[in-house]
Amino acid sequence: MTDLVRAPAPVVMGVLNVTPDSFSDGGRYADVDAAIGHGVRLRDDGAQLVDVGGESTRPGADRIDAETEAARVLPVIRELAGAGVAVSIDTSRARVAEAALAAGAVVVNDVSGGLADSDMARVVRDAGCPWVLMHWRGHSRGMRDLATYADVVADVRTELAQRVDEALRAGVAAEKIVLDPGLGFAKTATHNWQLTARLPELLDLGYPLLFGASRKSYLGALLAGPDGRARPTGEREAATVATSLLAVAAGAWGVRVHDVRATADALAVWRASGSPRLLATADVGSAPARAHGQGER
Ligand code: PMM
Repeated sequence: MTDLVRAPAPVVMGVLNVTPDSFSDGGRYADVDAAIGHGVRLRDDGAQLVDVGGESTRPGADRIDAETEAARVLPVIRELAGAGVAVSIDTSRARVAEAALAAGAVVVNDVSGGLADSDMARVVRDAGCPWVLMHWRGHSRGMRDLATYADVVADVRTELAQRVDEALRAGVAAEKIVLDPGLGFAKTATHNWQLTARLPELLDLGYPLLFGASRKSYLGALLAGPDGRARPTGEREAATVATSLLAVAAGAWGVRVHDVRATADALAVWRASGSPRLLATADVGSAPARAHGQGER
């Protein structure tokens, strides 16, 4: 999977929430067969990774226990991996990540960036798998109160750099690390737009960057009707495609989306157009080693 981290083309990660209550697709894939069918469809639509999550992280959500989370994701991961689908496990619990890797997952997508479970770095280091470290300030229940920044881009950059330092100190290889600004996690709509506009400042950290805007509420707010009501989640696809494309054009390594086909089509157009990235992914992927060699971090 090191190849995936250094992939020359943008990586599309398809979202597969095996939860009864996620904000966009909650309940649709809670049944194991439905989840497996959808995971295979995401791969066939062009997802290089299918991101399986068993705990909703929508703002205000209560936590579930590790057993419930594992029971939701493991049968799905086992089947998908058996069908040749590359799976990432979306969890902030080391135990769940470890079991998911044993079941065939190949990437850990940790929305807490290693903060929620101090054992996660060991699990990832021992597995030698890629680790997505997302910017995070606290669990869903209280995260709205944590959306205070002097300068959201500078603060997210500093906090992500701290997560990287800690991961490296724990023995995780630099070339396994992918960063994510964590749109919507302790962020207002304004924060999300600022992070989008100033993505190169985060790319400057020297790690591949994953961008997860898909169907999030700030897109619904942007597209609110004359009555002021947010556009429903299922009708935010064009906005998702547009913002994902902007991120990739700015140099993002990958995008995490619900409707893989729409985004994959848009990226095919972008590639065919020959539009350059501000930063080539290959350069982004190889930067950590260089930066470390020069003692920059
Ligand atoms: N967003 C959600 C869940 N997991 N993982 C990463 N790396 N980045 C994200 O932005 C992200 C995530 C919440 O969205 P969902 O409920 O649609 O899964």
